[in-house]
Amino acid sequence: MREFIQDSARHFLPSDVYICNGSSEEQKELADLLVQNGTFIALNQDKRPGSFLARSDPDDVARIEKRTFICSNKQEDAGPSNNCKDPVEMKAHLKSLFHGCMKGRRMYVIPFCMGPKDSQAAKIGIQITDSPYVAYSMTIMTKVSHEFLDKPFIPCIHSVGRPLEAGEKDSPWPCNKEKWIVHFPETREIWSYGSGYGGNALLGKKCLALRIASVLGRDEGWMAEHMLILALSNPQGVKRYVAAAFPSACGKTNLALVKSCLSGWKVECVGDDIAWLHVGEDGALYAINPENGFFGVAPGTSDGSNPNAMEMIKKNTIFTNVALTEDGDVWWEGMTKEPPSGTIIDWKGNIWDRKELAAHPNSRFTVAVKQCPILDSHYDDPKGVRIDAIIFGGRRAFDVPLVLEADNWTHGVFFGANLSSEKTAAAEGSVGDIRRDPFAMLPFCGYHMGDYFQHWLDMGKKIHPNYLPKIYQVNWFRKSKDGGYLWPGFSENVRILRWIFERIGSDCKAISTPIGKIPEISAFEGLEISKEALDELFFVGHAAEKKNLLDAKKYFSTLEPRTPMELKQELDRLEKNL
Ligand code: OXD
Ligand code: MN
Repeated sequence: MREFIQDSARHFLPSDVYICNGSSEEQKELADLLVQNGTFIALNQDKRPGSFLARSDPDDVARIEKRTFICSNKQEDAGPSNNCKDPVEMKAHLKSLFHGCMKGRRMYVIPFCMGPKDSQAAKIGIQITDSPYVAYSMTIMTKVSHEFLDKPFIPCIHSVGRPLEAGEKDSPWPCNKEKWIVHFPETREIWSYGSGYGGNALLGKKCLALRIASVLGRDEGWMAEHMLILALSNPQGVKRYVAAAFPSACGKTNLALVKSCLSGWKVECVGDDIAWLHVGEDGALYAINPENGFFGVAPGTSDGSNPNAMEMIKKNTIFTNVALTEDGDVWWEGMTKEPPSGTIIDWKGNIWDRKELAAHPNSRFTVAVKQCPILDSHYDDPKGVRIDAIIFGGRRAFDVPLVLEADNWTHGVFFGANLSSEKTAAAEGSVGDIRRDPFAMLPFCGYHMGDYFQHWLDMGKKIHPNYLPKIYQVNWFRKSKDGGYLWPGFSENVRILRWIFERIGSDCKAISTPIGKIPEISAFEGLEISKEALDELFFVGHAAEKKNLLDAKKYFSTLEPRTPMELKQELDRLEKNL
């Protein structure tokens, strides 16, 4: 640890070094500094106590998948879905790029823990960064303490890539046009350069807890997944935990914090983005949330769509790239039907013309889990929570039914492997195109996707058959021919969770289709929805399914020779069913 810190300082040449301890005094000092630098604007303390607005550089607003690299010793181990470069050459390149990159800035050393700190499943990282915004965010998103300094750790190196000459004026959001988000899976190292934003810069999240952790999981026999974890309790007080994978910005935070529409049924939250799944001593599958905070998408979040999130972000929250109202509060599209009156400053810092978007579509709130009003009492349980069902969901306007149950674990893995979704603003690129996003892990899997599928199949064999979670696929986003959503979504999604809950107990029937099982009509009793809408929501079109099958075949062939045999057999089974 000492060597790592000293080497970093010697090489990156910061003006000084500070080791974070995660205390509230330290948070306050960081916030004061950020306000002084102009990175933070303090919000109206009566309306949002302890909260700040940050505006990023307009070119530093999302994860950049094109600039994200998995540098495996053998290129084929990274697989076709990852950018890969030779690790020795990449390390040499980064070393020269990072030389002197922190000149004129303080180097923060952040010892952090992902997961309940007394859990065998937790992992320690040490992040080096020259960004106080990142340091502050890390104290929310992870557990930061000096007690993690003398443990084995994953080194995470970050710089905004903008050294300052003596007397040079800093910008509120320093960054560099050239960006590198680099992972070394064999040596378990992370280097990130040029961006100060979210998943590019808070290295505990996507870089450690997904990309590197997925490799650790493969090697150590567990799974790191892009999944929320929630608890659902029935009116009798029986509680079951569910993990659900959705691509970025497809409603994971809304589902994780959902307010139940069904009387007596209660949802509580363990996490909204990442789950680490281990087989426990009893042979069941247990999940921990490695994170300590939420980094949620702001637009669309409202008292109607997500009242729990709105409650959670009333104080002690960083808002990044949302709009600023005249009374010193925040606003984004979808928060209220009409924007507030008075002058609004948009996410770029200009007076809003009320034509362009006031908030960036990937604008975010950063807030500690402790502020979640429906936080589950086991959220920090070192053992984790027992998972009874796994859900894969995507955003698909056509062809994909509201919910499907897999016939068994292998069939469920087939669901995950074929997950696809319309692109969102969480990553750079065109919004709306459908892309395959297996297990919602396309941008986050640190190794070959074919091996990852095999790992899922192998994990199914490690779980005791009595405890094998049932697997589901959902699509809240199907549209009718006239373009409206067929399903009300949000709190009504709890109806689907209830069906899943009841299926686990096996005291509830399902209807078989060639592609999976669907609920009987009774699951929707009490909901105002037309028979036609339900028929459309569950319509399984033969031609569309044939096309999906062909697409799946084509996709699986791109993973050869690492496509698992069992998944190819699922293709044959589906073909026969169709
Ligand atoms: C996220 C993402 O920030 O998936 O969670 O992009
Ligand atoms: Mn995510």
